[in-house]
Amino acid sequence: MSRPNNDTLLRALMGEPTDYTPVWLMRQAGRYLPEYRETRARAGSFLDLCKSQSFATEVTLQPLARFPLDAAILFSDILTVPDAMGLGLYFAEGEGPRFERPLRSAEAIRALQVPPMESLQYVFDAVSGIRKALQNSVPLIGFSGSPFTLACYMIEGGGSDDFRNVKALMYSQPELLHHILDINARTVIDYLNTQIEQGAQAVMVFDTWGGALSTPAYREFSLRYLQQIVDGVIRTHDGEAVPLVLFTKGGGQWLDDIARTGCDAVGLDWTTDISLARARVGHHVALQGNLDPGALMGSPEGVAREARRVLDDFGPYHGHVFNLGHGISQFTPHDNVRVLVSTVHEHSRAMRAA
Ligand code: 1CP
Repeated sequence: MSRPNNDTLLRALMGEPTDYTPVWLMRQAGRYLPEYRETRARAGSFLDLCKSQSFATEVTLQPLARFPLDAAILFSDILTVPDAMGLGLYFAEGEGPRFERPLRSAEAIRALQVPPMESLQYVFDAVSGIRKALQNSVPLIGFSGSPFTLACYMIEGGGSDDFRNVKALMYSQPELLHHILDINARTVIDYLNTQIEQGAQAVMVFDTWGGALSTPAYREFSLRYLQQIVDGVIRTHDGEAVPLVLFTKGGGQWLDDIARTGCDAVGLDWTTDISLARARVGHHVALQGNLDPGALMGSPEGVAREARRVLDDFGPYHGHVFNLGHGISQFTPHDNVRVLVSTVHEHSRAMRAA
Protein backbone atom coordinates (compact mmCIF):
# COMPACT_ATOMS: atom_id res chain seq x y z
CA MET A 1 0.00 0.00 0.00
CA SER A 2 1.58 3.25 -1.01
CA ARG A 3 1.37 6.76 0.29
CA PRO A 4 -1.13 9.08 -1.39
CA ASN A 5 0.26 11.50 -3.97
CA ASN A 6 -1.07 14.32 -1.81
CA ASP A 7 0.10 13.35 1.68
CA THR A 8 -0.19 16.88 3.14
CA LEU A 9 -2.88 15.82 5.62
CA LEU A 10 -0.85 12.88 6.92
CA ARG A 11 2.25 15.04 7.31
CA ALA A 12 0.38 17.82 9.11
CA LEU A 13 -1.27 15.34 11.49
CA MET A 14 2.19 14.02 12.37
CA GLY A 15 3.48 17.57 12.93
CA GLU A 16 5.78 17.45 9.89
CA PRO A 17 6.46 20.42 7.57
CA THR A 18 4.06 20.94 4.65
CA ASP A 19 3.94 23.43 1.76
CA TYR A 20 0.50 24.62 2.83
CA THR A 21 -2.17 23.88 5.44
CA PRO A 22 -4.33 20.92 4.41
CA VAL A 23 -8.12 21.25 4.70
CA TRP A 24 -11.09 18.91 4.89
CA LEU A 25 -14.56 19.48 6.38
CA MET A 26 -16.52 17.48 8.90
CA ARG A 27 -19.61 16.11 7.06
CA GLN A 28 -18.09 17.18 3.75
CA ALA A 29 -20.24 14.58 1.96
CA GLY A 30 -23.75 15.57 2.87
CA ARG A 31 -26.98 17.35 2.28
CA TYR A 32 -25.52 20.74 1.27
CA LEU A 33 -24.50 19.02 -2.01
CA PRO A 34 -27.32 18.49 -4.56
CA GLU A 35 -25.49 15.44 -5.94
CA TYR A 36 -25.58 13.90 -2.44
CA ARG A 37 -29.34 14.47 -2.21
CA GLU A 38 -29.73 12.93 -5.66
CA THR A 39 -27.74 9.78 -4.78
CA ARG A 40 -29.54 9.47 -1.44
CA ALA A 41 -32.90 9.60 -3.22
CA ARG A 42 -31.73 6.87 -5.61
CA ALA A 43 -30.38 4.72 -2.75
CA GLY A 44 -33.58 4.93 -0.72
CA SER A 45 -32.55 5.69 2.83
CA PHE A 46 -29.45 6.98 4.56
CA LEU A 47 -28.71 3.46 5.84
CA ASP A 48 -29.03 2.05 2.31
CA LEU A 49 -26.34 4.57 1.28
CA CYS A 50 -24.03 3.42 4.07
CA LYS A 51 -24.61 -0.29 3.39
CA SER A 52 -23.85 -0.22 -0.33
CA GLN A 53 -20.19 -0.18 -1.35
CA SER A 54 -20.88 1.63 -4.61
CA PHE A 55 -23.20 4.29 -3.14
CA ALA A 56 -20.90 4.93 -0.15
CA THR A 57 -17.96 5.28 -2.54
CA GLU A 58 -19.89 7.59 -4.84
CA VAL A 59 -20.91 10.04 -2.09
CA THR A 60 -17.47 9.98 -0.44
CA LEU A 61 -15.94 11.20 -3.71
CA GLN A 62 -18.57 13.89 -4.45
CA PRO A 63 -17.04 16.75 -2.41
CA LEU A 64 -13.58 15.92 -3.83
CA ALA A 65 -14.87 16.27 -7.38
CA ARG A 66 -16.06 19.79 -6.59
CA PHE A 67 -13.33 21.12 -4.29
CA PRO A 68 -9.56 20.47 -3.99
CA LEU A 69 -9.89 19.01 -0.48
CA ASP A 70 -6.86 17.29 1.05
CA ALA A 71 -8.65 14.22 2.40
CA ALA A 72 -11.62 11.94 1.93
CA ILE A 73 -13.62 10.72 4.93
CA LEU A 74 -15.38 7.37 4.92
CA PHE A 75 -19.09 7.81 4.31
CA SER A 76 -20.77 6.03 7.19
CA ASP A 77 -22.09 6.94 10.62
CA ILE A 78 -20.97 6.49 14.22
CA LEU A 79 -24.24 4.68 14.98
CA THR A 80 -23.35 1.62 12.88
CA VAL A 81 -21.58 0.29 15.99
CA PRO A 82 -24.57 0.15 18.38
CA ASP A 83 -26.61 -1.17 15.44
CA ALA A 84 -24.13 -4.08 15.17
CA MET A 85 -24.60 -4.63 18.93
CA GLY A 86 -28.27 -5.35 18.21
CA LEU A 87 -29.94 -2.06 19.21
CA GLY A 88 -31.80 -1.68 15.90
CA LEU A 89 -30.85 1.64 14.23
CA TYR A 90 -33.48 3.36 12.12
CA PHE A 91 -34.12 6.83 10.78
CA ALA A 92 -37.61 8.20 11.32
CA GLU A 93 -38.53 10.42 8.35
CA GLY A 94 -37.69 14.06 9.06
CA GLU A 95 -36.14 13.15 12.41
CA GLY A 96 -32.70 12.02 13.44
CA PRO A 97 -31.44 8.50 14.13
CA ARG A 98 -33.30 6.29 16.64
CA PHE A 99 -32.79 2.91 18.26
CA GLU A 100 -35.57 0.35 18.56
CA ARG A 101 -34.02 -1.17 21.68
CA PRO A 102 -32.24 1.48 23.77
CA LEU A 103 -30.40 0.32 26.90
CA ARG A 104 -32.95 0.96 29.62
CA SER A 105 -32.49 -1.93 32.07
CA ALA A 106 -29.61 -3.49 34.00
CA GLU A 107 -30.38 -6.79 32.19
CA ALA A 108 -30.03 -5.21 28.75
CA ILE A 109 -26.79 -3.53 29.82
CA ARG A 110 -25.28 -6.71 31.25
CA ALA A 111 -26.18 -8.62 28.07
CA LEU A 112 -24.24 -6.15 25.87
CA GLN A 113 -21.27 -7.70 24.04
CA VAL A 114 -18.49 -6.71 21.65
CA PRO A 115 -20.06 -7.60 18.28
CA PRO A 116 -18.21 -9.77 15.75
CA MET A 117 -16.56 -7.50 13.19
CA GLU A 118 -18.32 -9.46 10.40
CA SER A 119 -21.49 -7.59 11.38
CA LEU A 120 -19.75 -4.38 10.21
CA GLN A 121 -18.33 -5.91 7.03
CA TYR A 122 -20.26 -3.38 4.89
CA VAL A 123 -18.23 -0.57 6.50
CA PHE A 124 -14.93 -2.32 5.75
CA ASP A 125 -16.09 -2.99 2.18
CA ALA A 126 -16.82 0.73 1.83
CA VAL A 127 -13.29 1.51 3.09
CA SER A 128 -11.65 -0.79 0.54
CA GLY A 129 -13.94 0.39 -2.29
CA ILE A 130 -13.22 4.05 -1.53
CA ARG A 131 -9.47 3.40 -1.33
CA LYS A 132 -9.53 1.79 -4.75
CA ALA A 133 -11.58 4.65 -6.24
CA LEU A 134 -9.27 7.31 -4.74
CA GLN A 135 -6.34 5.83 -6.70
CA ASN A 136 -3.88 7.17 -4.15
CA SER A 137 -4.89 10.80 -4.76
CA VAL A 138 -5.60 11.88 -1.15
CA PRO A 139 -5.67 9.93 2.12
CA LEU A 140 -8.83 8.28 3.44
CA ILE A 141 -9.88 9.05 7.03
CA GLY A 142 -11.70 6.32 8.96
CA PHE A 143 -13.67 7.12 12.11
CA SER A 144 -15.70 6.00 15.07
CA GLY A 145 -17.78 7.58 17.81
CA SER A 146 -16.19 7.74 21.27
CA PRO A 147 -17.33 5.19 23.85
CA PHE A 148 -19.15 7.94 25.77
CA THR A 149 -20.84 9.51 22.75
CA LEU A 150 -22.00 6.09 21.54
CA ALA A 151 -23.33 5.35 25.04
CA CYS A 152 -25.36 8.59 24.93
CA TYR A 153 -27.26 7.39 21.84
CA MET A 154 -27.50 3.81 23.16
CA ILE A 155 -29.06 4.92 26.45
CA GLU A 156 -31.21 7.81 25.22
CA GLY A 157 -32.32 5.89 22.13
CA GLY A 158 -31.56 8.88 19.86
CA GLY A 159 -30.41 12.50 20.06
CA SER A 160 -30.98 14.35 23.32
CA ASP A 161 -30.64 17.86 24.65
CA ASP A 162 -30.19 16.99 28.32
CA PHE A 163 -28.99 13.34 28.42
CA ARG A 164 -31.25 12.74 31.38
CA ASN A 165 -31.17 8.93 31.16
CA VAL A 166 -27.37 8.92 30.77
CA LYS A 167 -26.95 11.21 33.76
CA ALA A 168 -29.45 9.26 35.85
CA LEU A 169 -27.37 6.11 35.27
CA MET A 170 -24.07 7.95 35.84
CA TYR A 171 -25.17 9.36 39.17
CA SER A 172 -26.97 6.28 40.46
CA GLN A 173 -25.34 3.14 39.01
CA PRO A 174 -22.01 4.28 37.56
CA GLU A 175 -20.77 0.67 37.35
CA LEU A 176 -23.42 -0.06 34.73
CA LEU A 177 -22.31 2.92 32.65
CA HIS A 178 -18.71 1.75 32.99
CA HIS A 179 -19.77 -1.66 31.72
CA ILE A 180 -21.25 -0.09 28.57
CA LEU A 181 -18.17 2.12 28.10
CA ASP A 182 -15.78 -0.80 28.45
CA ILE A 183 -17.67 -2.83 25.82
CA ASN A 184 -17.80 0.25 23.58
CA ALA A 185 -14.06 0.94 23.94
CA ARG A 186 -13.14 -2.64 23.07
CA THR A 187 -15.49 -2.55 20.09
CA VAL A 188 -14.13 0.80 18.86
CA ILE A 189 -10.56 -0.55 19.01
CA ASP A 190 -11.49 -3.59 16.87
CA TYR A 191 -13.53 -1.39 14.55
CA LEU A 192 -10.79 1.19 13.95
CA ASN A 193 -8.09 -1.46 13.61
CA THR A 194 -10.13 -3.28 10.97
CA GLN A 195 -10.74 0.00 9.10
CA ILE A 196 -6.96 0.58 9.16
CA GLU A 197 -6.26 -2.94 7.90
CA GLN A 198 -8.74 -2.34 5.06
CA GLY A 199 -7.08 0.94 4.03
CA ALA A 200 -7.98 3.86 6.33
CA GLN A 201 -4.84 6.05 6.43
CA ALA A 202 -5.79 8.20 9.45
CA VAL A 203 -8.52 7.70 12.04
CA MET A 204 -10.63 10.11 14.05
CA VAL A 205 -12.70 9.55 17.19
CA PHE A 206 -15.77 11.80 17.50
CA ASP A 207 -16.57 12.58 21.13
CA THR A 208 -19.45 14.84 20.25
CA TRP A 209 -21.09 14.78 23.70
CA GLY A 210 -18.08 14.65 26.05
CA GLY A 211 -18.52 18.41 26.51
CA ALA A 212 -21.82 17.75 28.32
CA LEU A 213 -19.88 16.39 31.31
CA SER A 214 -18.41 17.99 34.44
CA THR A 215 -14.62 17.90 34.56
CA PRO A 216 -14.35 14.90 36.93
CA ALA A 217 -17.07 13.07 34.98
CA TYR A 218 -15.27 13.81 31.69
CA ARG A 219 -12.09 12.24 33.06
CA GLU A 220 -13.91 9.22 34.47
CA PHE A 221 -16.46 8.49 31.75
CA SER A 222 -14.96 9.81 28.52
CA LEU A 223 -11.22 10.51 28.67
CA ARG A 224 -10.38 7.21 30.38
CA TYR A 225 -11.92 5.29 27.47
CA LEU A 226 -10.32 7.57 24.87
CA GLN A 227 -7.03 6.62 26.52
CA GLN A 228 -7.92 2.94 26.15
CA ILE A 229 -8.45 3.56 22.42
CA VAL A 230 -5.17 5.44 22.00
CA ASP A 231 -3.41 2.49 23.66
CA GLY A 232 -5.27 -0.15 21.63
CA VAL A 233 -5.28 1.22 18.10
CA ILE A 234 -2.53 0.05 15.76
CA ARG A 235 -0.75 3.23 14.85
CA THR A 236 1.10 1.92 11.80
CA HIS A 237 0.08 -0.17 8.85
CA ASP A 238 2.25 -1.49 6.02
CA GLY A 239 5.15 0.53 7.34
CA GLU A 240 3.24 3.84 7.32
CA ALA A 241 2.17 5.83 10.38
CA VAL A 242 -1.61 6.01 10.80
CA PRO A 243 -2.35 9.24 12.71
CA LEU A 244 -5.07 9.20 15.38
CA VAL A 245 -7.21 12.32 16.01
CA LEU A 246 -9.32 12.80 19.16
CA PHE A 247 -12.12 15.38 19.05
CA THR A 248 -14.20 16.28 22.09
CA LYS A 249 -16.74 18.92 21.14
CA GLY A 250 -16.86 21.44 23.99
CA GLY A 251 -13.60 19.98 25.33
CA GLY A 252 -11.47 23.15 25.04
CA GLN A 253 -10.72 23.26 28.75
CA TRP A 254 -9.38 19.67 28.71
CA LEU A 255 -7.02 19.99 25.74
CA ASP A 256 -3.94 19.29 27.84
CA ASP A 257 -5.46 16.07 29.17
CA ILE A 258 -6.52 15.01 25.68
CA ALA A 259 -3.06 15.77 24.26
CA ARG A 260 -1.43 13.73 27.05
CA THR A 261 -3.23 10.53 25.97
CA GLY A 262 -0.58 10.16 23.27
CA CYS A 263 -2.89 10.82 20.30
CA ASP A 264 -1.34 12.53 17.27
CA ALA A 265 -3.84 15.35 16.87
CA VAL A 266 -6.62 17.06 18.81
CA GLY A 267 -9.77 18.44 17.18
CA LEU A 268 -10.95 21.93 18.25
CA ASP A 269 -14.46 23.29 18.07
CA TRP A 270 -14.85 27.01 17.32
CA THR A 271 -15.25 28.17 20.92
CA THR A 272 -11.57 27.60 21.70
CA ASP A 273 -8.91 30.18 20.77
CA ILE A 274 -6.53 28.27 18.49
CA SER A 275 -3.48 30.39 19.43
CA LEU A 276 -4.01 29.67 23.14
CA ALA A 277 -4.68 26.01 22.33
CA ARG A 278 -1.40 25.77 20.44
CA ALA A 279 0.49 27.43 23.30
CA ARG A 280 -1.06 24.98 25.76
CA VAL A 281 -0.37 21.74 23.91
CA GLY A 282 2.94 22.94 22.45
CA HIS A 283 4.23 20.82 19.61
CA HIS A 284 3.34 17.47 21.14
CA VAL A 285 0.21 17.14 19.04
CA ALA A 286 -1.21 18.67 15.88
CA LEU A 287 -4.45 20.66 16.03
CA GLN A 288 -7.42 20.23 13.72
CA GLY A 289 -10.06 22.95 13.36
CA ASN A 290 -11.44 25.47 14.20
CA LEU A 291 -13.64 27.61 11.93
CA ASP A 292 -17.18 28.30 13.14
CA PRO A 293 -19.38 26.34 10.66
CA GLY A 294 -21.70 29.35 10.84
CA ALA A 295 -19.03 31.48 9.15
CA LEU A 296 -19.94 29.63 5.94
CA MET A 297 -23.38 31.24 6.01
CA GLY A 298 -21.87 34.73 5.55
CA SER A 299 -20.57 36.51 2.45
CA PRO A 300 -17.65 35.00 0.45
CA GLU A 301 -15.48 37.91 1.69
CA GLY A 302 -16.46 37.09 5.26
CA VAL A 303 -15.57 33.42 4.73
CA ALA A 304 -12.13 34.35 3.37
CA ARG A 305 -11.51 36.80 6.22
CA GLU A 306 -12.44 34.28 8.88
CA ALA A 307 -10.33 31.53 7.26
CA ARG A 308 -7.28 33.83 7.20
CA ARG A 309 -7.96 34.81 10.81
CA VAL A 310 -7.87 31.15 11.96
CA LEU A 311 -4.63 30.53 10.01
CA ASP A 312 -3.02 33.69 11.39
CA ASP A 313 -4.10 32.85 14.94
CA PHE A 314 -2.54 29.38 14.65
CA GLY A 315 0.62 31.08 13.41
CA PRO A 316 3.55 30.08 11.21
CA TYR A 317 4.02 26.62 12.68
CA HIS A 318 3.60 23.08 11.46
CA GLY A 319 0.91 20.76 12.70
CA HIS A 320 -2.34 22.44 11.72
CA VAL A 321 -5.12 20.77 9.75
CA PHE A 322 -7.79 23.27 8.79
CA ASN A 323 -11.37 22.15 9.43
CA LEU A 324 -14.67 23.38 10.80
CA GLY A 325 -15.28 23.23 14.53
CA HIS A 326 -18.22 20.90 13.82
CA GLY A 327 -20.15 19.50 10.84
CA ILE A 328 -21.04 21.63 7.85
CA SER A 329 -24.64 22.88 7.79
CA GLN A 330 -26.96 21.53 5.09
CA PHE A 331 -27.79 25.16 4.26
CA THR A 332 -24.20 26.11 3.34
CA PRO A 333 -23.80 27.71 -0.13
CA HIS A 334 -21.20 25.67 -2.08
CA ASP A 335 -19.51 28.74 -3.43
CA ASN A 336 -18.50 29.56 0.12
CA VAL A 337 -16.88 26.13 0.44
CA ARG A 338 -14.91 26.82 -2.73
CA VAL A 339 -13.76 30.18 -1.33
CA LEU A 340 -12.84 28.55 1.98
CA VAL A 341 -10.68 25.82 0.45
CA SER A 342 -8.84 28.16 -1.93
CA THR A 343 -8.28 30.78 0.79
CA VAL A 344 -6.79 28.18 3.15
CA HIS A 345 -4.46 26.91 0.44
CA GLU A 346 -3.37 30.33 -0.81
CA HIS A 347 -3.04 32.12 2.51
CA SER A 348 -1.14 29.28 4.17
CA ARG A 349 1.30 29.11 1.23
CA ALA A 350 1.83 32.86 1.50
CA MET A 351 2.42 32.58 5.26
CA ARG A 352 5.18 30.05 4.65
CA ALA A 353 6.78 32.25 1.99
CA ALA A 354 6.75 35.33 4.27
O1 1CP B 1 -28.90 12.15 4.57
C1 1CP B 1 -29.25 12.30 5.75
O2 1CP B 1 -30.34 12.81 6.07
C2 1CP B 1 -28.39 11.81 6.86
C3 1CP B 1 -27.59 12.85 7.56
C4 1CP B 1 -26.34 12.16 8.06
C5 1CP B 1 -25.09 12.13 7.40
C6 1CP B 1 -24.73 12.76 6.08
C7 1CP B 1 -26.23 11.39 9.24
C8 1CP B 1 -27.28 11.07 10.23
N1 1CP B 1 -24.91 10.90 9.29
C9 1CP B 1 -24.21 11.33 8.20
C10 1CP B 1 -22.84 10.97 7.85
C11 1CP B 1 -21.79 11.07 8.88
N2 1CP B 1 -21.98 11.03 10.23
C12 1CP B 1 -20.41 11.14 8.62
C13 1CP B 1 -19.89 10.99 7.18
C14 1CP B 1 -18.77 11.49 6.59
C15 1CP B 1 -18.52 12.98 6.38
O3 1CP B 1 -18.09 13.66 7.34
O4 1CP B 1 -18.62 13.44 5.23
C16 1CP B 1 -19.76 11.23 9.87
C17 1CP B 1 -18.29 11.38 10.12
C18 1CP B 1 -20.75 11.15 10.86
C19 1CP B 1 -20.49 11.12 12.31
C20 1CP B 1 -21.59 11.32 13.27
N3 1CP B 1 -22.87 10.85 13.22
C21 1CP B 1 -21.43 12.02 14.49
C22 1CP B 1 -20.12 12.59 14.98
C23 1CP B 1 -19.79 13.89 14.36
C24 1CP B 1 -20.75 15.02 14.69
O5 1CP B 1 -21.40 15.50 13.75
O6 1CP B 1 -20.82 15.38 15.87
C25 1CP B 1 -22.67 12.00 15.16
C26 1CP B 1 -23.00 12.63 16.51
C27 1CP B 1 -23.58 11.26 14.35
C28 1CP B 1 -24.99 10.90 14.69
C29 1CP B 1 -25.94 11.34 13.64
N4 1CP B 1 -26.05 10.73 12.41
C30 1CP B 1 -26.94 11.41 11.64
C31 1CP B 1 -27.44 12.51 12.41
C32 1CP B 1 -28.45 13.51 11.93
C33 1CP B 1 -26.78 12.47 13.66
C34 1CP B 1 -26.98 13.45 14.83
C35 1CP B 1 -28.15 13.01 15.65
C36 1CP B 1 -28.46 13.86 16.88
O7 1CP B 1 -27.67 13.91 17.82
O8 1CP B 1 -29.58 14.43 16.90
